[in-house]
Amino acid sequence: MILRKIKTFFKTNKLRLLIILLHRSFLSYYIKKFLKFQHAKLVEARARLSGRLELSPTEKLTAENLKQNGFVDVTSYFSNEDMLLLESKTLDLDKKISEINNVTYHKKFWSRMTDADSDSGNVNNIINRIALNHSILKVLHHYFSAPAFMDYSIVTKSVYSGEKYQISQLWHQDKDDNEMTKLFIYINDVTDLNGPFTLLNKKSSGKIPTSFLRNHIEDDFIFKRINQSEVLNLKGKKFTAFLVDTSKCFHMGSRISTPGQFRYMLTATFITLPSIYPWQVTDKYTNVEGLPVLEKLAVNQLPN
Ligand SMILES: O=C(O)CCC(=O)C(=O)O
Ligand SMILES: [Fe+2]
Repeated sequence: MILRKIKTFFKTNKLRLLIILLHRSFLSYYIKKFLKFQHAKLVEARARLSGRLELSPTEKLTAENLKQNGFVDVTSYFSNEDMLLLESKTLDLDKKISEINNVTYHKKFWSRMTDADSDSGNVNNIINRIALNHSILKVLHHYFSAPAFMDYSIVTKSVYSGEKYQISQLWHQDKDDNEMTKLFIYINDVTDLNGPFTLLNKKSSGKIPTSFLRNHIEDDFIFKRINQSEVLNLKGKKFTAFLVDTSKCFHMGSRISTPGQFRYMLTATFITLPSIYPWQVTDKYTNVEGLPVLEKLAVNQLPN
């Protein structure tokens, strides 16, 4: 019995590993195409439900900028009222986590504050409500030529760790899906001191060779191929918001070199369905009934 369980574990995890590796290669693009074909009914039903969307001139410009550069500023799409609610939620979460877990909380350079939020799957939670911004969903619909699905939305705190830069502090492209875009919102002022999100636009990113095995890249490798002037350092006041296709643009961030400095940020990841990973969960949100259709499609694979 136990032996069988172990065998199954290795079998499924080997398959998982194989799928992850395949998606690091050029095959990823073709696998996504195949999956869309295989799940044509789902793709068509989602397209039919969203219908043809009329974008405002500003939304159209935002979508075009995203297409051309791989990133775009979207600060103006969010109300100050919502941003203040987000800030207050963030401060509450930080206080809560510090109280529960005083020792380990600030050990890593990065922590998901929303893990401490029992209400994180509720679409009425301010973090989800902000991430499901109607105009942003329209822009993403235009960009993907399909309705967006929100993989997750989280608030993170980045702090000084005193360690060598690692994981997302090093240059990389995201592999959440090969059709994806992330929404980022700063929840405190971000300067050179507290680890601004830093990226290469789509064109500059094209100069960096991708490798099957190496995912995170040292600065030296990047600066042998591109000029320092091509690096976009997204500093900004709190509530600065931007969309980035992080699967196409090389990026890194959270490099905080001064103790005591920190950065709060909302990250929402949007993909198209079907996901490139068969284990993707698509029914983790609650209270989806009352939502408008585009929002519903962002939190529910196929709403009734
Ligand atoms: O912490 C950062 O600024 C980088 C985050 C990142 O790589 C990501 O969200 O994909
Ligand atoms: Fe990333």
